Amino acid sequence: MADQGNDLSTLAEDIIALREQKALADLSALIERGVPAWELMNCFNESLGRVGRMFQEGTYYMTGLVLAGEIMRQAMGLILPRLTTEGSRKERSGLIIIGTIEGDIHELGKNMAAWFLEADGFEVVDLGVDVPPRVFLKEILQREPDAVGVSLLLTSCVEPVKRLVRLLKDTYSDRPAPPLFVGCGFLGACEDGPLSGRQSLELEWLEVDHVVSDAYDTLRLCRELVARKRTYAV
Ligand code: B12
Repeated sequence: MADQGNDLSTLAEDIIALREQKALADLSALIERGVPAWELMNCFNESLGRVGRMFQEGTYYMTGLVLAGEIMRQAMGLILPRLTTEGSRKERSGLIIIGTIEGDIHELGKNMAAWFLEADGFEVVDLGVDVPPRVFLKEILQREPDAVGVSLLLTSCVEPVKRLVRLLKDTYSDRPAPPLFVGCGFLGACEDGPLSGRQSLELEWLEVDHVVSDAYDTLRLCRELVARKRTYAV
């Protein structure tokens, strides 16, 4: 019989209550029991979303966000080794540049996306957080990636993303630019996001090629973009 104290809803409760040690112990027990990494990731994503809303409502202060981020960071260290065994591929799948846009220092979603891609054989160049559009452009021109993924969690940072889009349009006026996608914490992934569930509008609003909602979505998209590029190259 499943251990009541170690199921996913208990884990979610502990994350939301910011019980760091208990949450990590629950997670280890679930990993031991063979619960798939994607279920664990979903549980963390949903629970962190809940913490975020509690911050918005004033139930939690900044320290709540900091602690939730720290729990997530440690949890990823426990889950990551499982990702590399669950779905690893040996051959290089493609080159992806990622980074968090200027003004934004959220890094957990970006790191998770990077780990998923690397576990699948992609080479990932991670530019870090608070990355200005001109730095993205410089790296894109130098490395010629198959795609570029930008992390955007703050509504206030939409403008630098749009600046990056314009820079790419101007620079690649005579040839196709590498596809640009945004991993956006506050749109599709978030039920109270301004445009939730309306992907075409999201794309129109941000002016990017694709929006991804989570790390699996990222992997699916990158595989598809690389396959499409190879088909056209033949
Ligand atoms: C933890 C956290 C923090 C931590 C971040 C720690 C860290 N090292 O990253 C700290 C404490 C630093 C922080 C700071 C702030 N935060 Co904060 N934070 C969060 C929280 C609770 C969780 C974010 C997270 O890591 N989630 C887990 C990851 C795995 O999920 P994810 O980020 O959504 O990523 C997934 C997808 O989006 C996608 N993805 C994401 N990025 C990328 C990138 C690429 C390339 C790809 C392909 C895919 C991809 O795949 C990921 C995996 O599934 C969110 C709440 C929420 N709903 O998300 C608020 C939230 C994002 N924060 C918020 C705010 C307001 C702030 C602050 C402005 C608070 C303040 N008053 O100072 C500052 C901003 C600092 C700055 N300049 O960036 C708001 C943003 C509101 C908005 N729409 O603008 C949120 C939504 C909380 C809320 N509801 O109010 N925060």
